[in-house]
Amino acid sequence: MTELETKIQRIADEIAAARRIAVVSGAGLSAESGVPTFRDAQTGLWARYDPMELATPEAFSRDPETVTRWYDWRRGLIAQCTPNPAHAALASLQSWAASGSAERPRPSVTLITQNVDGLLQRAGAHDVIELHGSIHTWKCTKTGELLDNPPLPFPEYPPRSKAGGRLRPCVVWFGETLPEAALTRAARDSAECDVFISVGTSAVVYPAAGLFHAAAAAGAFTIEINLERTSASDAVDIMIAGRAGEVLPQIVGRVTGG
Ligand code: BV8
Repeated sequence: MTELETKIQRIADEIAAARRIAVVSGAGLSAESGVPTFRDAQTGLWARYDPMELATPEAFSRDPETVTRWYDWRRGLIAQCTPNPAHAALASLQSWAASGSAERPRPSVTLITQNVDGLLQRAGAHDVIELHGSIHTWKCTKTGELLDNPPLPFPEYPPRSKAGGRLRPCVVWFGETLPEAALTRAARDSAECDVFISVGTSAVVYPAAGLFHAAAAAGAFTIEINLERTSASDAVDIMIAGRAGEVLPQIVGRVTGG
């Protein structure tokens, strides 16, 4: 067996023996769907903008037109994308786990994502914990009214609700706290899992990046699947440098026999 095959077999064995699995994903999970990763240089019109600058409440209050045009550009891009084999693999791992029985117990699988694109759900995953919210839901900053999948593109920028209030995307900006229920569940499931998988994230954004540490501290078997090494790579039990769309289907296929 090659080194990669040995790693994949070991991961499949750990998953098959686990009671609880937690998976945290980042922008790299959606890269093969054509969604630019968060830190990739922005393309075209947005090349001169730094996403770290735009994804803040300060940018929204200073220049709501630019921020809402950026998000709507991304929303339009995502609408053209389809889930890739990595999303499909996580969805099928979750449904494999859900078909366990008393005679043939299977682990619980918690899918936690930093992504706002909704592609895991479009691949058939359910109960996904969206730590950083969703680009598909917008909120009136005057009334708090939520709008799911508002017209794309918006008729005007910055977009306004019927009440005349400014609309913002329901994503978590830098400096904003994460949705409490989402973070509590993600932290609990990471601290209680037997197997923790980090996939497609540079592991630099907190508190999401802290979930790995919670899992490792609780003795979970930790795995990282990422195109390049990160600050977590030296601490995980197995690191596979590779594309999520290629590696995850191999692992899940080994587990489910699919
Ligand atoms: C918080 C939604 C409490 C928006 C995002 C100063 C003031 C306030 C807070 C801070 C501060 N300094 C630090 C902080 C904490 C801050 C933080 O962590 N900053 C970092 C940069 C140091 N965190 C916060 O502010 C969080 N809130 O802490 O609240 C608080 C409040 C006030 C004051 C103090 C504390 C909120 C963080 C959430 C920010 N919102 N997204 C949007 O999407 O527009 S984060 C954004 O980054 C995306 O969600 C993205 O997912 C996330 C993480 O990035 P990655 O997913 O890892 O993407 P990235 O491009 O970095 O990496 C992709 C990886 O994939 C790469 O490694 C690549 O190699 C790999 N890859 C590529 N292709 C593939 C692949 N891997 C596999 N296969 C492939 N095909």
